[in-house]
Amino acid sequence: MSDALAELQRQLADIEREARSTLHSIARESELVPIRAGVLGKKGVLSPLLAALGKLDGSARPAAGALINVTKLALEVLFEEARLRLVQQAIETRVATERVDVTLPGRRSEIGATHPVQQVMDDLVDLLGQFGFDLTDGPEVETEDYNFNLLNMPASHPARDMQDTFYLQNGLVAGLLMRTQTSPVQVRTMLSQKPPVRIIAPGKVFRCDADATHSPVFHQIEGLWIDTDVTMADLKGTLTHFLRTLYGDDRPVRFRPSFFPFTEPSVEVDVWTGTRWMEVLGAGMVHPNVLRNVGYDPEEVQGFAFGLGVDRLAMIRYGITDIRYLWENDARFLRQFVAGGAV
Ligand code: FA5
Repeated sequence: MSDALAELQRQLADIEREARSTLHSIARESELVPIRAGVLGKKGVLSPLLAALGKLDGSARPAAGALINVTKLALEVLFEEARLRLVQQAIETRVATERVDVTLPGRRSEIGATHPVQQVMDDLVDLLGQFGFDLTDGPEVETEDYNFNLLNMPASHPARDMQDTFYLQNGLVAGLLMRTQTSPVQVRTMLSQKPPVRIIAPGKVFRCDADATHSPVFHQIEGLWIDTDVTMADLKGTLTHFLRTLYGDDRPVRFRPSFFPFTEPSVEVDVWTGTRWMEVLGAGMVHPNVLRNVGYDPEEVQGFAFGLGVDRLAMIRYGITDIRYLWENDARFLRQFVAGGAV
């Protein structure tokens, strides 16, 4: 081999060694481009060697050209191997750092909680369901017929004064109002089905009322049980058992004689809050006139009805002294009733 060829071989070996060690030291694919240009590009270290071919003896030229080409190919392979290694490393790094830990608890926004009155309502509906009452409901906008007349409360009846409410103007139906009680659901249910009937109907009711124990919008649960042999003893037994289940056997509860046009006899029930008696429900034996109004025969069937004041029951459960706290929507007040502690 001529000296010139030996020198060329040494230079090529240097270039390859240099490239190999540079490629080992880099960490990112993007760094490859300038390095590759510096070796294999037009202005790279191989170019002057190719240019020098012309100055060689004609006999040495093919061998020198072959040496350069072999080295060029070897370098191209080296660069490609390096590129693949760096791409693979990048993928592995991403997989390691961006891994999703499926055991982490999910992220969620604060979505609030059930209002204390709704919590009590849900619990009462559950409990009464266990007593065998079926769940039903009725509209909040009612007609005077369902809310009053068919409940034995004609327009002139003085008991209407206690249930003054919000009346609605509507060109089509006269006498529309926001229902003052859930009792119209009694009428709707009895008109649509034959006895026996055993239902509860929770919902909002509306009255022109506002003080510490009266809210203009409040909640009742109506109960109605009609059959051939339901008596006042069933009424008292059912409601006593219900209130004892809610508040325990020690809580003083009293039944007072009362008056509702749609029940006879009628009672009101108070629960002792620790400082005073709080009236929580009205009840009574369904009046024969109401049974007749819905097409039932009072000689054949009878039963009892009750209307629970849900907001009042919530006040007793949570020791709330003023009903208005429940509806002021002050989050500091409401947070206290979030199940499992404040959020
Ligand atoms: C009635 O509304 C009757 N419909 C209940 C009834 C049903 C009697 C079936 C007989 C048979 P009263 O107006 O008393 O009755 O209301 C029932 C309960 O609702 C009361 O005992 C009280 O706990 C609650 N309540 C009444 N007015 C308000 C008010 N403005 N704010 C909060 N709770 C009230």
